[in-house]
Amino acid sequence: MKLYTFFRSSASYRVRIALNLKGITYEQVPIHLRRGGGEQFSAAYRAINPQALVPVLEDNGRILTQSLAIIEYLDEKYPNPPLVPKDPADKALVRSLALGIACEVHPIQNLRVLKHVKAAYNQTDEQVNQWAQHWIDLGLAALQEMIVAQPKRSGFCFGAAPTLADICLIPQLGNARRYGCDLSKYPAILEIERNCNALPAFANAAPEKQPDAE
Ligand SMILES: N[C@@H](CCC(=O)N[C@@H](CS)C(=O)NCC(=O)O)C(=O)O
Repeated sequence: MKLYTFFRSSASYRVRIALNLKGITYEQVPIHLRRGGGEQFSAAYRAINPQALVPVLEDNGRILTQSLAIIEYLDEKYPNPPLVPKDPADKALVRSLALGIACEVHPIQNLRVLKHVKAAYNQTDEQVNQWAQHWIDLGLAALQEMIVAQPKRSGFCFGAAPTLADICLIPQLGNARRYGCDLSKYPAILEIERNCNALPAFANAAPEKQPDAE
């Protein structure tokens, strides 16, 4: 398998964690999102992913895009360990926690959105950071409430083993720190982060551990 990835990309980080949890070895193809205006916009990369986003997973000649679709693919193809619970209501809860990050937070603090906010509306770096912080804080506060409220929590977002929810949450915390969010407001989330990062699958997927890390 081949993963088109960028060390700091949180969507790529999600897929790296899932691959590691499944014990799958893969080749990394780094796509630098800033160098030369962004390698994701090159004709060669757009031919692979017309959305001009990382990650992309290539498996047996098939090109897969969108981190959550990729992770679902991996989970169906390699069912152990499972990344979502079996019970339909539990599964919906885990997906809802994951989507709370992947749909409600991440897209509005993504590089291309921040670049547009800055250029089109004449904003300073400080204002752009405040924009990112606003949406990240809103999302993390809601997520922490939902995590604490559900009775099956036991070290991770749901239950005693990592799920899709943790896979989305941990990379988002890196972005939160980068934009200056105060994470001490989220003790339950920080506890989950410690538990996740104690696992090699998470620790080895961290941006600073990647071959393209700067
Ligand atoms: N919903 C997509 C998001 C992918 C995404 O936004 N990737 C970012 C890096 S985390 C990217 O490639 N950004 C390039 C840009 O903004 O130009 C997914 O989950 O795969």
